[in-house]
Amino acid sequence: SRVERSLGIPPPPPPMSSSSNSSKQHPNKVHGIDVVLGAQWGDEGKGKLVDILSQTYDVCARVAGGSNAGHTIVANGKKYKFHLIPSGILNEDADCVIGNGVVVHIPSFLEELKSLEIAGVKHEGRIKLSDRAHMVFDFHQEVDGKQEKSLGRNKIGTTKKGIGPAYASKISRNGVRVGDLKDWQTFETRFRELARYQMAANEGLEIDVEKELEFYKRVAPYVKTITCDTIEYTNAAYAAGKKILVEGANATMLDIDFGTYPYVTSSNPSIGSVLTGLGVSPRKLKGVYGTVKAYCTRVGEGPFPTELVDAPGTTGEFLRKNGFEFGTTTGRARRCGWLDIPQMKFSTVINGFTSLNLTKLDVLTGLPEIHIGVKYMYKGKELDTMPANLKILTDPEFKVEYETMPGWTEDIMTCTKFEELPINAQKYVLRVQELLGVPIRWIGVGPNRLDVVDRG
Ligand code: 2SA
Ligand code: GDP
Ligand code: MG
Repeated sequence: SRVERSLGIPPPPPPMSSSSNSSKQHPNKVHGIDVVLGAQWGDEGKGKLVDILSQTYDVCARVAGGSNAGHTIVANGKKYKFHLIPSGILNEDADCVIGNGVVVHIPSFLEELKSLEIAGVKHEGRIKLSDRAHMVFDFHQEVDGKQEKSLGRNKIGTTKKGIGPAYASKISRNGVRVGDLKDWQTFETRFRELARYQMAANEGLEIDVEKELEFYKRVAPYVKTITCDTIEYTNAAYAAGKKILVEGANATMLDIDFGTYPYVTSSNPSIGSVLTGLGVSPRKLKGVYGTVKAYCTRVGEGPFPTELVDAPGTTGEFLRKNGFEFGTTTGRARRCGWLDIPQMKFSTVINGFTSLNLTKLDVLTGLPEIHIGVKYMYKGKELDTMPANLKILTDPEFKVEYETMPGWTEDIMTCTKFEELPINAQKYVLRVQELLGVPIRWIGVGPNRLDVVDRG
């Protein structure tokens, strides 16, 4: 508007588009940051899409979570597992940003860098670690384990990577940030203070402060070389017309605000953290790509409405075995179930997906029938939203209504076009698209980089 212009506010960008335009190839096309998010309870296959897309991006960024995340990529016959480093690292022309919203356990981070080097991936000069990112210390991980233990039967089922306690330190305002390492005096003072506080708050916790300080003193010179103001870096890259991709970690149903609290992680893995965890304005966002498995999994505790039992010979066990559903970080077996449309609608409302990446369709091959959870019913009435009260989701009077679709037996791994999929697989994808009202652009047909049908 004229008022906005007179205040010096730039006009809003053109409407969001789900097309995959590349500024490298089409410098005049709409410019915006694209985001890949987990739409369910995590492990939907975000890493694989980020790896595929990042081949045409200049910058790939993580904005939330920490080394709890696990992204597996199979490329050129090799398997890579990333926890803190954005999956875009496999495109050697791209820079990788670890934004201010991420919590960083430096020892794990350095280990991950080392394993990249062993795998022959060059990262020198490519990683930009935010000076505002908070640090996860070994004692945060120890406290995570202790808290889980003390919860007993009510445990969250965390990855014990110290995520909750580290975000707690951040919110309590006595956390230590990566940028503090730039000034040893500041780091040492803040570290000592935090360690003292943690030992007082957690009975039996002993921290060898001098040993820890010695470690950080040793690694500080290197960490400083990759630390920068990522807000400035990212916005300058954007202004220079660089293509930026955000790799979501964890997922909407694990969001501290929107997930099945308290069975959630301690960050906001949904769309909000792209703004708060990277420092970019909403006007700069373009594509929001929701990643959703053709079925559903969850690792850790908490309600899971469409969960299947996983006894031998059951469909639950079939999905776990066929989908190789084991945690990328902890190796824990993932719980499996049917696709949950009410959950996905909730996730779509929150994130505003412009298109979807439906993964692991190949895992359903061989099932005579496929079910889709289409309605939540409570006391005989349909629930029109995801209840905040978890007791509802586990109440005997809570039921999921299913639609049943015929399966297929043909191997779909070699399909590269939608029309090549068996007709029942096509029908399944189109029905999911219809139920969600969001275009399904990518369809995963196998774990490899090339195993994808792009309907773009
Ligand atoms: P935390 O460790 O405090 O974030 O745990 C809190 C809850 O969040 C869940 N969570 C996850 N769910 C799925 N995948 C995750 N990453 C790994 C993977 C998990 C693994 O890629 O497989 O290896 O086990 C992840 N990270 C956290 C967690 O299970 C708790 O329910
Ligand atoms: P993320 O956390 O969302 O990145 O997902 P994870 O990497 O933790 O888990 C997804 C797993 O599924 C990984 O082992 C991937 O290699 C694998 N995967 C991704 N897409 C597909 C697919 O379309 N088919 C099959 N069979 N596996 C896939
Ligand atoms: Mg994962």
